[in-house]
Parts: sequence; structure tokens; C-alpha cells
Amino acid sequence: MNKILAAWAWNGPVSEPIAYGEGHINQTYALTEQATQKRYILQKINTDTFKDPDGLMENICGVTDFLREKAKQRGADPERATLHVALTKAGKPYYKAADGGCWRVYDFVENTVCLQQVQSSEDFYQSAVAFGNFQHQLADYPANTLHETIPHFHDTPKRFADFQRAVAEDRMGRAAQVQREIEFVRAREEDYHVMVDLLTAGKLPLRVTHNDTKLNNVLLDPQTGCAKCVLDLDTVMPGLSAYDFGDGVRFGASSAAEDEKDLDQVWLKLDMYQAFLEGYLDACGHALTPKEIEVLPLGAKIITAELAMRFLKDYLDGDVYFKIDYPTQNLDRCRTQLKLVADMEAKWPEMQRILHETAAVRCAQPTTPQ
Ligand code: ADP
Ligand code: GN1
Ligand code: MG
Repeated sequence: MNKILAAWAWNGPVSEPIAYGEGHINQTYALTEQATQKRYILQKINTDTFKDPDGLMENICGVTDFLREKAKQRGADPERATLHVALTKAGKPYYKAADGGCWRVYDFVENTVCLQQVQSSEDFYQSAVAFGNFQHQLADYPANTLHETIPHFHDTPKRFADFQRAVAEDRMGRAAQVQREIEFVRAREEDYHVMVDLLTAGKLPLRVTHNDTKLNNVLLDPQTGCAKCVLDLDTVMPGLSAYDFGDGVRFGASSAAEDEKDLDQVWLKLDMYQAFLEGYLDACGHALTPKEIEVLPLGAKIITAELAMRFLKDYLDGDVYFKIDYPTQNLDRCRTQLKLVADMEAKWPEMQRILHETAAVRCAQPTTPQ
């Protein structure tokens, strides 16, 4: 670890890095510069997931520079507007260790809270504002310069095909015990094409999106409750607004943790769905097309089903993608997502009603019921 730390020009000695946060992908540590007491986030980039760390870091530096510039233009504090990558002594955005491990450092965004579960509708509203603003501010980012850090990341039909392959291969011999879950995923095959087909037909625009809009990828100010910083920029790529909206809902509007074992505790909280919708539309609703607004609930349902099949695929593959703390965690995660899909289906008329009522108030454009 010392050799890794020596790649940055610290202000004197730094503390031992301590594992930090609850991300499923990268290895995250916090450390402190002893002289200044300034904290940093040190991350080992998951290069099994992100196979092109140069392209990845080019995206992140490009997007954070762009957001800083926009903050300056509107008179906001540019240093607080976005993540800040600390360059290595060699002036690079990451360090490649002798064993091939890729490491990066961010300034620690202080005086913030990172929530794993929603505590109030106001917090959740603010997280939606943050992700909506994020997308809105990147509307004129040169999307053609972005590297696709995970090709086909939210290509739901491709995710389904990958899932089917994992079931057929059944590497760990686990498929027999999860037939009900497999059937649930298969029964909704037609849904998986809908968003991608609308995109291909030119009925939905491709935008620069975050693609991982979980509540714990935003930091909130504990005093004001407002969002301070959007994190986890590894998946910023062209994508669909409804999937960014939907991913926020599936995580934060769930009544329970992503790996809750008791499915009776898991449902979609309509008041939280509404709070997220209000925040998202307040931040970027005026810039969305009527069709994009119309498909927001569909985005929530399909992204939830997509993640269910990703968790189940990983369980079948032997838990090679998402970090786990115990053997059946990916199966538990899959089950909560399936329960949420079922609950969204049951609450579909309500989800639609809330959409139309909220959009009528929050957006200039009226929407047409589906
Ligand atoms: P992963 O891709 O593994 O989810 P993240 O980049 O989301 O990794 O980081 C994991 C967690 O670390 C976040 O949920 C947050 O709690 C914390 N974190 C990451 N970057 C910062 C930062 N710059 N300042 C403070 N906390 C951070
Ligand atoms: C991962 O990195 P993290 O924990 O914020 C995953 C998301 C999933 C999420 C489920 C790059 O997000 O796609 O929705 O877990 N990120 C990647 O909790 O695969
Ligand atoms: Mg994260």
C-alpha cells in the first residue's frame, strides 16, 4: 500500500487507508493527511468491470471539469460543485501499480451524509434534484467524446440474453433452486425491449446520463438537506433519462434494504416515488420530451427487472460481479427487486396517476395517459 500511496504528492505523512462506504463495485478507502487533517478517498478501480481505466478516467476528468466550469458560469463555488480527482505526482488521473491494480484519489467531500436508505421524503426529493440537475447540466456535453465504460450497460434485451445464457450454463448448479425467480424474469421478456425499441425508433433521445442513480451515490448536506455532490461517475455515458429516474426510484422508494430477506417488508413506497418524481421533474422536467416523461414509470419497472436479472445471473455464475458479504446475498438482492417489480405492477394505475398529476403541475408540457 505504501508504494501506491507514494504515487501522490501528499502534504506530509498520511494515515493508514481504512475501508469505506458500501459500494458494490470498487474498493474504497478513506485516509487523512496528518499535517492538514484533510481527508481523501482512495479507490481501487474494479478493472474486471471497467476494462479501459484510461477511457474511464478521461470521462470522469472531462465531466468534472465541465461541471466545474458550469458552476463558475452560474456563480456557484466550483470546488463544491462536483468530485475532484487528485492527480498523481506524474500528473496522471490514476496510478497503475506493479500488479496492474489501478488506483485513484478524490478529495473527500466533507460535512455530508451518505444515506443507504431514505430517511425522509425531503432527502429523497433532494437526491432526485441532484441527479436531474446532473443530467440537465450535461445536456450540452460533447457526448461523442465519452468512452462507453461498460458496453451495453443498460441494454436490457442484451442483459436478458446474458441471463438466459447463465441459466443454460448453470455453472454452479444453482438453477434448480431458483426456478420461480427464473420464470418470473422470463415471463416479462416482452417488457425488456420497450425502451430500447423506442430509442432505436427515435422516439426517445439519447442523453448523457449517470446510469447508477442510487441514493448512496449522492452526498447530502446534513444542515440544509440539499445535495452537495453526485458521486460514482464511472458509468456516465449516453443513456436514457427514464432509466436514471427509474434506478433512483427502485433503490430509494423501496421500503427495505436491497438485500432484505423478509419479502413481506419489501414494497414500493408511493409517497417516495412521488417525492423522487417531483425532484427529478423540478430539476430537468422542462427539458424532457413528453415521451420521456410518459415512460418514467416504465423506466422504473424495467430497470428494476434488469437489476433483478443481473443479480440472479451473478448468483448463477458464482458471485463474480457484485461484492457479497454472505453466500446468498445476490439471490436475496434479486428477490427484493422481483418483489418490487411485482409491486410496481400492482400499483401501476397509481404510479400513472401520480405521474400525470405531478407532471401537470411541475412541467410546462402536459403528458398523455398511456
Ligand atoms: P462504488 O462504485 O463501489 O459504488 P463509489 O464511488 O460509489 O464506489 O464509492 C463508495 C462510497 O464511498 C460512496 O457510496 C460514498 O459513501 C463514499 N465516497 C465515495 N467518494 C467520496 C468522496 N469523494 N467523498 C466522500 N465520500 C465518498
Ligand atoms: C452497483 O457501484 P454501485 O454499488 O454504486 C452497480 C449498479 C447497480 C447497483 C445495485 C457499475 O452500483 O449498476 O444498480 O450496484 N454498478 C455497476 O446496488 O455495475
Ligand atoms: Mg456507488
